[in-house]
Amino acid sequence: METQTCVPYFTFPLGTACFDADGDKFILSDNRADGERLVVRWTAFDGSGRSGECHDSDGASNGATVCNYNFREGKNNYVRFQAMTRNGAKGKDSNISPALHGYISPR
Ligand SMILES: [Ca+2]
Ligand SMILES: [Ca+2]
Repeated sequence: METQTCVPYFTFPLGTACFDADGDKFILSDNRADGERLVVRWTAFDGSGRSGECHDSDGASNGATVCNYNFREGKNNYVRFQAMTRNGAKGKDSNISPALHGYISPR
């Protein structure tokens, strides 16, 4: 079963950003050493009201950064997320991808 939902490369050529329902992880790989980090901003639609961000801020092309969450399982529960690049922790967002939905319980 495919458990990952990924931002397509053609909309986001600066790295890869996936949500993996197997373990509720975001997996980010910044692939360009341009001084900008890769960020995923997410909102969980699992009844918790949680939202947050995952940052790959430790440099480019050095393996994936994994942010591991524990969302509430449920047939219709999902996370909505967008990838972007950011100049520093609180800098300006660029290269914002379309929003994707990833189901929390693999289906
Ligand atoms: Ca970068
Ligand atoms: Ca990195």
